[in-house]
Amino acid sequence: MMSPIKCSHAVAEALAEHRPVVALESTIVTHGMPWPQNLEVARRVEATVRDNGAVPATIAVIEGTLYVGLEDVQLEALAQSKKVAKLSRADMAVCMARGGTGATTVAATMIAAQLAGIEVFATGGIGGVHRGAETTFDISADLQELAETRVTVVAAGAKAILDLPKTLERLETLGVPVMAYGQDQLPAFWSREAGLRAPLRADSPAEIAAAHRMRARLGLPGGQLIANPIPAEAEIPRETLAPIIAEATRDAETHGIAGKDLTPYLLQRIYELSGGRSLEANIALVLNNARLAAGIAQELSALAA
Ligand code: PSU
Ligand code: MN
Repeated sequence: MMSPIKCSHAVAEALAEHRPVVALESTIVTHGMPWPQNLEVARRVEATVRDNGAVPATIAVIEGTLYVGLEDVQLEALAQSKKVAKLSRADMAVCMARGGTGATTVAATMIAAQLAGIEVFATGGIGGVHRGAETTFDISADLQELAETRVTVVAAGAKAILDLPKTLERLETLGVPVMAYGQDQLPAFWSREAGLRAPLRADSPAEIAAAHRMRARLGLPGGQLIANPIPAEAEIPRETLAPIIAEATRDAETHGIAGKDLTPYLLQRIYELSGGRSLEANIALVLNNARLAAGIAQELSALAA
């Protein structure tokens, strides 16, 4: 059977030589940030991975093919397009079978990374349990994916628009290790602290790589969530954000926004209500995550498989 993925030359070569590779998602580009900053950020994230000794593999579905490692022209076309689907585990195969084009969420990117043999992935924030999930049942497929797919995901915690205590509970039930990096507190995306203790803590890329491999030796499926706090100079304090998130959440309710549209809507609304500040913080934290992920990828490639 032919492999459904197509690795770029740089990614294929690095994987064949067991050199460090970091997977990157594309939904953050198409649905998470406005044009033209999205393209600029996508390029800077790739450059940061390279500067830190790893090969970036941005993942997306383009005309039915699941690309692992995009050429710059492909990245630019995606960033500019307004009618790209947002693909998760449920719809990626359908989109590919139809020859469609779509950006991959954390869940879909993890599936592609595992298929390609990439063990670590950098993003901004993962999806999680939405506020009001007790009535809406809105829980991101990213959580289930972390339980099933063996990829270590570096994020700045779960987005503060979510119900963070419920998200942690769900991850615990699913058996997903959640490690705060370099601190005891769980980070909350735009802020360094969520006001919650993280279940686990890691202080070096080597520790994270060793734990990743130990899970495999135990025969455990699933990945790890590394919650890397945003750099102090870029953070927005929790108190500043709380009323903005509350207003954005109310607006979403008023306009009946639900399902796949909710996360992109909230991010855009918070961008407007914060006068662009949320985007600056988002950029800083993604770059920070790319650096850490490259360090983990180096440690993984130094360890025997
Ligand atoms: N983090 C961001 N911007 C984003 C996302 C995360 O800073 O756009 C995307 C990721 O692709 C994540 C998705 O997997 O939002 C979660 O969407 P949902 O809540 O619909 O599962
Ligand atoms: Mn959802």
